Amino acid sequence: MQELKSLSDAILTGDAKTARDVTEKALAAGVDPLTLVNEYMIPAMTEVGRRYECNEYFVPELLISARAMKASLELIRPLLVASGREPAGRVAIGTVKGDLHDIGKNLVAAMLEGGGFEVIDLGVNVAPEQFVAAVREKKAQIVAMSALLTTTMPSMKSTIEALEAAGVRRQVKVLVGGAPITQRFADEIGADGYSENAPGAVTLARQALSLA
Ligand code: B1M
Repeated sequence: MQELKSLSDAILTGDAKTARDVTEKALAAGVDPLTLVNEYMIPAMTEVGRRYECNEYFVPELLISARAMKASLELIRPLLVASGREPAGRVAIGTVKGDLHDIGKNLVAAMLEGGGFEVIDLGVNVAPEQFVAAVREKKAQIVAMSALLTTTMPSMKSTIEALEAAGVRRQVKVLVGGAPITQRFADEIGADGYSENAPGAVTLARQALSLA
């Protein structure tokens, strides 16, 4: 496991090449991709966040750590995504307006695909109208929103209000997540579900469509 620790270290120091190499070797050796994500990569990003809070790291360090995390996730993503199955349902996912964090959202999207859902990834900085359009035009049955900033959390509420105003709120389930989100906040804004992690989002999506 010492070798896998070098994956955490590579993310911490923003060494994308080492992150990719270690991931490649670990996968070839049969290490479970979710073990890499949950035990090495997410804790490393949490530590990056802690260092940023303590003024040990600044935005450039956040960026290069995120780049290293993405380099590793590029290899892991195809292993999480299933193929050739009838879709369990259609999910429109995005990081809400004003928010550019997409690592967690991408992980949730990949796991939803792995769970058999068709995923419409709206990207980052997604305005309420874009979620509404995905429901109207792409017939999404679930809207999944991610927010990492406390300042963008209200955009989740605005999106639910926009779905109501457009008359489509009853035809979709709204699921929310992201580091600052809580079950209490989800209840307050009238979301249908909250999950604190990516596997939980898949369970939630299945429950929302009564597939669980
Ligand atoms: Co930013 N950033 N950042 N950042 N960043 C945080 C979020 C912060 C907590 C750091 C800190 O202070 N400790 C802080 C927010 C503080 C606050 O709001 N109170 C912060 C800040 C302040 C900022 C800027 C304002 C900094 C600046 O410019 N001064 C700026 C804002 C830009 C913007 O969005 N408008 C900014 C920018 C960035 C980068 C671009 C440099 C980079 C993002 C790169 C990218 O995503 N492409 C970045 C990063 C990397 C972070 C931290 C360090 C790591 C985030 C991450 O990727 N975590 C973060 C600190 C932290 O979170 N510890 C921080 C790993 C990821 C797998 O976890 O996204 O939580 P997460 O996803 C999880 C769960 O939350 C859940 O499942 C995922 C997997 O388990 N989940 C869902 C997520 N979405 C879900 C949706 C669902 C369900 C579950 O739907 C149903």
